[in-house]
Amino acid sequence: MTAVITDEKIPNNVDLAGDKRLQRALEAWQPKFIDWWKEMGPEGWQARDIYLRTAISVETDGWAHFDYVKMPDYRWGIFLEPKQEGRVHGFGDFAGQPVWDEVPGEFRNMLRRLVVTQGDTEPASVEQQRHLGATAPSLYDLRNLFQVNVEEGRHLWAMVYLLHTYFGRDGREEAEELLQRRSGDADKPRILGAFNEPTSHWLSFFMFTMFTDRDGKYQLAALAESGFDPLARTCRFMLTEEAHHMFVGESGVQRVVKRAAELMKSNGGDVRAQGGVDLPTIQKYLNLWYTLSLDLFGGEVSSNAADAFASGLKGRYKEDRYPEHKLIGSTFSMEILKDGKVVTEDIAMRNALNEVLRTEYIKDCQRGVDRWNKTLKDEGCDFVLKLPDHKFHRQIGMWSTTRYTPDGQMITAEEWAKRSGDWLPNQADEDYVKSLMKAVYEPGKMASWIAPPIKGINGLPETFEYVKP
Ligand code: BYC
Repeated sequence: MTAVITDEKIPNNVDLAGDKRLQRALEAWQPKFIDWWKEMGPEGWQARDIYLRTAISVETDGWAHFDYVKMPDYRWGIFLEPKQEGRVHGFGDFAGQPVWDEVPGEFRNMLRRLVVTQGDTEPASVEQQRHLGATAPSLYDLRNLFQVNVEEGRHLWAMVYLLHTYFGRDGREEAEELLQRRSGDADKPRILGAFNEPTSHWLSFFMFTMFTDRDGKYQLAALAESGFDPLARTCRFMLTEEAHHMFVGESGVQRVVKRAAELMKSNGGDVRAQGGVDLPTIQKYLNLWYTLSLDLFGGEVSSNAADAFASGLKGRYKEDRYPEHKLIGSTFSMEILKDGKVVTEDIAMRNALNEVLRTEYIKDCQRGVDRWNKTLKDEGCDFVLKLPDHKFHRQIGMWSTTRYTPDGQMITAEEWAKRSGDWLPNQADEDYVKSLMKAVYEPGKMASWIAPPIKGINGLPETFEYVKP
C-alpha cells in the first residue's frame, strides 16, 4: 500500500495488479459503469473538456492534480488511506481489540447493508443532477457540478471495491444492482428517500450539496471509525473529496443570498421583479432540503444503530473526542413522542445513536446558516434564515406520523394541508425558480440571480474558461 496512485486501467493504491481475480472482476464491472455514466451521467457534456481535479495520491497535501479532462476519461479509481499498523477497535463490544481486515462472518449482512446503502447514494446523486448542465449560472458553477459528479462516481467505485473484494458473489451481485436502480424510478428506486427527490434546478442543487452532502460527511465519518479496517480507510479518503462538495453548496447558497440582499436595496426591493430569488423562497428550499436530509439519519430510536455500534462497524462522529466508547448504561436525553405528546426522556445511548449523529449534524448546519446570516447582515439586511425544528416535515422516524410547524408546534393534518405551502416550496415557487434557470456560458459572466464567487478554482481567476466550448 502506497500513497501514490498507479497509472493502470483502474488507478489504485491497493496493489490491484497483485490480485488478478479481483482485477478481472473489477475490469469486467468497469465498462458497465461507463455505460451507466454515459446513460445517466451529465447530459450533453460528455465530449467537452472540463477543468477537473483528479486524485493522484492519498497524501493530505498535494493529492489532487488539475487539468482539462473529458468526463468519460476521468480516472475513476480505488484509493484507500494507508493502513495504520496496530490500529484497534475504537468503540463497541470489541473496543481495544485489533481491527478486522476481513469481514467477520456474524456481521457480514449488517456490513453489506451499510456498504450498499452508502454506495447507492453515490450514483443516485449523479442521476438527480444529470440535467443541470443545461442551465448553469456560469462556467465556474458548471465545472463545480461536474467535479461533484465525477467524484460521486468515484465514491461508487470505492464501495464497489469493498463489495467485490470482501463479499464474494453476493457483493458482485450488489455491485450490479447499484448500476440498475434509478433515482426516482417507481419500480427500482434508490434506497434512501432524499436520493429519489428531483434536483431540478440550481437552488435545489446548492441546497442538496449543502445539506445532503453534509449527511454524507457525517455518515462517512461514522463509517471511518469502523473496526472493519478497509471500510474505515476507504471512507477517510472519501471525506477528503467531500469537503469540496459542501463548499459548493454552502458558497452557492451564500451567493444566492447575497444577490437577494443586493437586489433588496434597489428598485423598491422587489427581488423577483429584478430576476433574483427572494429570501422567503430561499428559506422554503432550505426547509425542504434540510428536512429531507434529517431523514437520512434513520429512526430516532434504532436497534440497527445499536447493533452497528456494538459490533464495531459504525461509530460516532469523531469517536475519540468522547470519553467513553462502550456506551453500556449511559443515556441520551432527547425529545420523543409519547401518548401523542412531545416529551423529553433519557434513551439508552446505543439505541439513540442515530439521534446523536443527527444532533452533531444539526450543529454543523447551524454554523453554515450563521455564515449566510452574516452575509445578510454585512449587506445591511435584517432578514434571518433559520433551520426549522427537527420535527418539522419528517418522513422517516418518530416525527413522521404527526405534523409540526417550523417552530416545532404540533398541528393537525388539516392545518398542515392549509399551511405547508407557506413553509415548503409550492408549485408557483418551483415554476418561478425554474424560470430563472438560463445557461450563462461566457467566461466570467454570471446569471442575474447569483453573486460571483469570491475566488476561482485552484487559484485561477473567475474569468477562466473552466469548460471549453
Ligand atoms: N429513507 O433503524 P432505522 C452520502 C430504513 S449520504 C428510506 O430507523 P438505521 C451522499 C432503514 O434502511 C450518506 N429508508 O435506521 C450525499 C431500515 O430499513 P430495513 C449515505 C430509510 O438502519 C450526497 C429502516 O428504515 N450513507 O454519502 O439505523 C451525495 C429502519 O431503519 C431511511 C449512509 O446512509 C431513509 N431516509 O439507519 C452523494 C450510511 N432511513 O433495513 C452521497 C449507511 C432509514 O428495515 N447507512 N431507512 O429495510 C446507514 O448507516 C443506515 O442505513 C441509515 C439508517 C443511517 C441510512
